[in-house]
Amino acid sequence: MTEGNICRIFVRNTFQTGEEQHRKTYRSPPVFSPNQYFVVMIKLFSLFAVAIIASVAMISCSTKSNPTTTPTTTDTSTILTALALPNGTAAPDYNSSTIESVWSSAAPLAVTASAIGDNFSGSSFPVTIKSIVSSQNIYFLVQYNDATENNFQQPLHFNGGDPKTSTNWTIDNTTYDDGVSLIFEDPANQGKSGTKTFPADGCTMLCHTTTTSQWDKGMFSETNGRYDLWYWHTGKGNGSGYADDKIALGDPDFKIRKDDDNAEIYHNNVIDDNPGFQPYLVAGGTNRNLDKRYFIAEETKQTFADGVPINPATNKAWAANDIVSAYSISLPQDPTNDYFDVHAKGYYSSGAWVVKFQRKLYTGASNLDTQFSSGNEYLFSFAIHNNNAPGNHYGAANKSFKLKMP
Ligand SMILES: [Ca+2]
Ligand SMILES: [Ca+2]
Ligand SMILES: [Ca+2]
Repeated sequence: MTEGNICRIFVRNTFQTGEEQHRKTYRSPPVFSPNQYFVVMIKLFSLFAVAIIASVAMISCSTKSNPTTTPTTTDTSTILTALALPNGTAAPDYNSSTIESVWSSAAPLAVTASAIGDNFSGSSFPVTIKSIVSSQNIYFLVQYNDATENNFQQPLHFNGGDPKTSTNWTIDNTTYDDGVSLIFEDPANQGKSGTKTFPADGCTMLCHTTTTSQWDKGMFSETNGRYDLWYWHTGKGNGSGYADDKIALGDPDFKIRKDDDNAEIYHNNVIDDNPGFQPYLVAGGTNRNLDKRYFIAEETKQTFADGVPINPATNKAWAANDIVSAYSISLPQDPTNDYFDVHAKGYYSSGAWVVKFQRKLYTGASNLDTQFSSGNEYLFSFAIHNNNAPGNHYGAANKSFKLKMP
């Protein structure tokens, strides 16, 4: 390792130590700690918060919907009846863009997703959700139209000139990746917030948008409720096959936690040189067969400071308006870790997302994950994230949906 490498890595490590401050200032990581979540909510509901909201892959955190939105579908049900995978039929494959024919036998839940967020507007659109259950797993298929495929989360933007000059780089801090969140209430730990409950009020009951003498801002029930949170977003999920696996906890935590804080596979890739920035890594080699325009596989990465005259995303010399992901990604060292229970990938084609989830029915961690049992019912909600700070999203506030297990 050269002295330059040591220096650069040191800078990066220093940066990561100060990550909280950086993220508050420049961009929002889609993987958010509870503290970051509070930062989000503070900024989101501040008059001065515009594009620096820390990331919260959250379901409804405001009950305010855009009054101008026009639903384009009529919701006829709040029930999602999961289909038992027929004997002899292959299970859905989250690694395949094909919508398997078995999905046509699963009844869709059709929901109008409306804009949710403070001063956030956007047209409503229909979302369909289906579920299939095998002897081992539960599968979800989420489909919706989206005019733009957004794969970057506040990426680095090269403005031309010498790419080794940090001041030639900025961060596109109003750019966010697309995503889908699902959240499930643990039937054995149903929370309450004042008079609000998840069955009656949906995930709105989890949202604490102002700090009071009693509560910090955040997403939690005020009693000991548990809410299993799955967040697929393109920048991470389509480079790894995993959704974030979290838990929104009430008493005594009153916060959202990752199922394992130490198992993250989606890492900061921005060196803050103040002034200016540099990428830490760029794509290299086969890039683990990931698209070099969007993903940086750590297994085959190149270190930018070592000298990378050709942008691997374009196969040309660095040029103004080149974009580099603000995150690099690896596959997990231990796929059995509780943070990697939720497999998910999304497929974008012809102006629409098809997003597939897969999880074991039983993870064995009832303190972190909803355990799905045959014949039972589970209340849930969802959110669609479309190139917006995650506090601003689309969903159905003020009501919950019911998953019926076969
Ligand atoms: Ca989009
Ligand atoms: Ca888990
Ligand atoms: Ca979980």
